[in-house]
Amino acid sequence: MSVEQGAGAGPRSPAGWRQDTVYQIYPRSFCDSNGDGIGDLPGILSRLDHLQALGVGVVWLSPVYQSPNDDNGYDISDYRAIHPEFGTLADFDALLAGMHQRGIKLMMDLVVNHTSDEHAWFQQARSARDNPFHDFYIWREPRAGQVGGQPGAEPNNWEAAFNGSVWTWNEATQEYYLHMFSPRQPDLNWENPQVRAEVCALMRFWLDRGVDGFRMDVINVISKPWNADGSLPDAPVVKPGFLQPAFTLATGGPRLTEFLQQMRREALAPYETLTVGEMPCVTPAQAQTYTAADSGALNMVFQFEHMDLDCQPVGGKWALKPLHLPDLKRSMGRWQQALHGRGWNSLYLGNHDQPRPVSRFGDDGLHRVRSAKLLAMYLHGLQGTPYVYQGEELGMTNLPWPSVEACQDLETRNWWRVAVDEQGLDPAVALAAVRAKSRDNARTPMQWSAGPGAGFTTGTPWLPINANADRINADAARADPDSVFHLYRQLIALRRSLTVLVDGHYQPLLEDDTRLAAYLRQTDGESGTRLLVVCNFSGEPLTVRWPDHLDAAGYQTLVSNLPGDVAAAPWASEMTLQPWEARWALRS
Ligand code: TEU
Ligand code: CA
Repeated sequence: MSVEQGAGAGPRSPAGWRQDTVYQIYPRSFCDSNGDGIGDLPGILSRLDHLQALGVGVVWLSPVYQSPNDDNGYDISDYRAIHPEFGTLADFDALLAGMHQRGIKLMMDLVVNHTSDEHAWFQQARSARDNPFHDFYIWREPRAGQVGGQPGAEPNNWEAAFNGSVWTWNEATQEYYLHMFSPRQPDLNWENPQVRAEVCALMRFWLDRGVDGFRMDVINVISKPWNADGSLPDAPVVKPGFLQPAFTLATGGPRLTEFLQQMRREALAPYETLTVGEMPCVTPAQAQTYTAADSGALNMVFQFEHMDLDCQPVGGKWALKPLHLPDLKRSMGRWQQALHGRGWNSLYLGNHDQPRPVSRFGDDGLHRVRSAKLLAMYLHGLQGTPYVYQGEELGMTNLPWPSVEACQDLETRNWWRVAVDEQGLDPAVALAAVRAKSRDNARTPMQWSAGPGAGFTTGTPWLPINANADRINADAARADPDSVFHLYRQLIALRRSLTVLVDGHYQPLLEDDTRLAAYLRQTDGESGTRLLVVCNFSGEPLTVRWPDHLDAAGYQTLVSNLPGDVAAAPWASEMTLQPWEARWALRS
């Protein structure tokens, strides 16, 4: 371990950051100020009062940089420019000032595992082997004895996240380049010290402009598991026709900690920052290392375990499987216990890559409001930093996609082409998977009002607006004291005032129950505050039988997802919960 990784090398962060809730904005879909159907920076500025009313302390802004939009901004062609669709640098500065005036911090999205193929570095790199930028990317020869560009000649067998091989042939240099995502997202070569210096420099560019930190895109894949001879291992076959996903092999590479520490030292250290690393396949032990308060490089990571519970072991996210509630409870509980006192969790059920939580884990029909609140109460009672994805605070739902043509997401469209057009999957089965899992579910425009364009745009929106915008919208939610919005407001405020939410340790209850989730948060010592959370994850009334040691009759309801007087909800060793009822209770 180097000196830099020793004690005292952890992040320096704004006071009280552990009490803050983060709100994620997907700028394309948040608010359009000029009628072109695409959300933009002035649009966000015009809606800051909504965020202030909600009470969030931090915004994570998905990418707003120059990009050809192969992956909606996760393919950056200029890290120091704002995409004209979103506005100008002056608009950006105005937005940042508006946030800071309201006491809201801004985390930028840092997408540096890869660039766009239109980035000047890649344009140079691909032109000739002796170009000074060639080594900014990852180039390899065809497999021995094979002809480059022919099927099977790829340097190894890894499959890209958006289908096809991770290798694409480059005629000009007669080599393959590596891309973990689409061919238009070539991976940067982090082994090259110049690449690392450039990344640190662009981070400082934004920090000097006043941003408060970064959400780091797939940051645990930047160090590749190279063999001594510079090759990458092949993925094993897990089932005939199915390879082990490349991400399980490529994440947490040998130099990752070193690279993260370099970013902390050479970019973050002089500033007070907040950072979250997006880390598919990360384990609790790895997360401890990356987020330890005294030595970790980051404040927190996004883990993915709970996002993989409602699909089959083979076939990826599209191979649907109903959620088995004990799996969710065990997974979340494992992370709670592993990071308590040793690191820091981030808490999320949705983001711009995931379907809407109320449609996925709740009941988006009859019990939409109640189950959306229940999911919030389950998540926000845990230890860590809660993330709210735009529209989640309204209980926005998935869209019943009429066909795949209505979707724009390249992941969805590529998968359909391979699964249905090439491999013959039944289109009805595939459409059900798209409706359940397509990333576009999260990307339909934010529903501000019942008016035309849902208050999102006066023009034609880039992605369809959900027909339920007439009922589910911010205006309606703010006017209704029993809305999902006001419950989120309450939970976000409680995180600032109730220390047990921040510090308390976690103890699971009713672990094997398939419909009830419950846990206790408690600060140290016998007299410590106790917060009890219970959630009925079903559409039936259920009787809860508490273990004797809990002394359930001593609790009093603090938050409820049912309308009316919370004090009326009685506590006893045996009690009944209504369909999708959830309660937070304190020990008096
Ligand atoms: O996502 C990383 C990632 O692991 C995705 O493959 C994710 O699991 C998938 O979208 C789920 O369907 C990040 C960004 O959040 C995503 O929007 C980008 O497309 C991706 O990186 C490439 O930058
Ligand atoms: Ca616009």
